[in-house]
Amino acid sequence: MDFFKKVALAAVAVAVFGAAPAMAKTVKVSMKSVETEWQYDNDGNKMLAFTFDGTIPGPVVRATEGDTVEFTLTNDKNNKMSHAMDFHAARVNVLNEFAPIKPGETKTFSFPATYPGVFFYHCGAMPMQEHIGRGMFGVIIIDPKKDTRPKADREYVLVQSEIYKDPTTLQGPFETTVFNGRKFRYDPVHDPKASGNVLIAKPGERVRVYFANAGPNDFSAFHPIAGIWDAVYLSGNPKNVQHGVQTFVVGPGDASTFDLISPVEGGNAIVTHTMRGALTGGIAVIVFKNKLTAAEEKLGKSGNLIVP
Ligand SMILES: [Cu+2]
Repeated sequence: MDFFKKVALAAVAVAVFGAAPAMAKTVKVSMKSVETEWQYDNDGNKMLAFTFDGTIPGPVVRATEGDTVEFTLTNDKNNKMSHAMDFHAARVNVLNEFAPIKPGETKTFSFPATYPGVFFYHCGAMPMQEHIGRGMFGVIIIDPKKDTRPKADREYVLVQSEIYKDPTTLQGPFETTVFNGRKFRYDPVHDPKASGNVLIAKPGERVRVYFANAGPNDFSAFHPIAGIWDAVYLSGNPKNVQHGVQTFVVGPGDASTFDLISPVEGGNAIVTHTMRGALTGGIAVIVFKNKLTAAEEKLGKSGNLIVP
């Protein structure tokens, strides 16, 4: 075959089959377990928190279907507790990869990212209710190798959890439900002391919310007040799609992906529609407006998935 025929055939192949998918790679992720004080409301109240890298939620891990995730956990020698990592995106041996390590120890394990989606991760060391109740969790996003979904204009991560007066036992009524570790963190409407930081998008933009429910105990009834989920992807897998959904239940230890499009300027209040959960702190405001400041323009883009 002459050269020009080969080029023409290659061009046809690309047109028919699309560009070649990205090569599988190894994604190296390192985290430290950090036992620290964490301010869980806008009034300055603090709790002893167990965290990955000092924040609630921990860092967003991101890889593509087919990649290998190589994860290293370091348990600081000054910590009091053993800690572990349980990735819901992994299929491994619970007694090996997910086993806890003592203060001063480091451990590395790998797993192939076989299913696309959004998955919860958490410390699985005992007592597990305490490690999750004190904030040791986050999300891992496995992007599909070939994404059949409409492209998102902005992406945000929200993780719901309950904070108990006594996280060691979870006994008695809990104090507050929080999104991303702080009561009414993104809701200056219900808490004038909130920083004023909210989720931001333009009308018509497709906003993709990666939502996990850390629990430890309560189910989330995830709902955008004054909006409708355009699409819900169960576990974030493009194959598990539902459209025009008002409220979607996300149990403890689960995560799903939610697409939201507002046709108008204004706002929605993203809540767990359990009233105890919403009105004790589980509300995040998203503001839709056409004119964004330079800082707002960057929110939900290029890796800025967690609003400060
Ligand atoms: Cu832990």
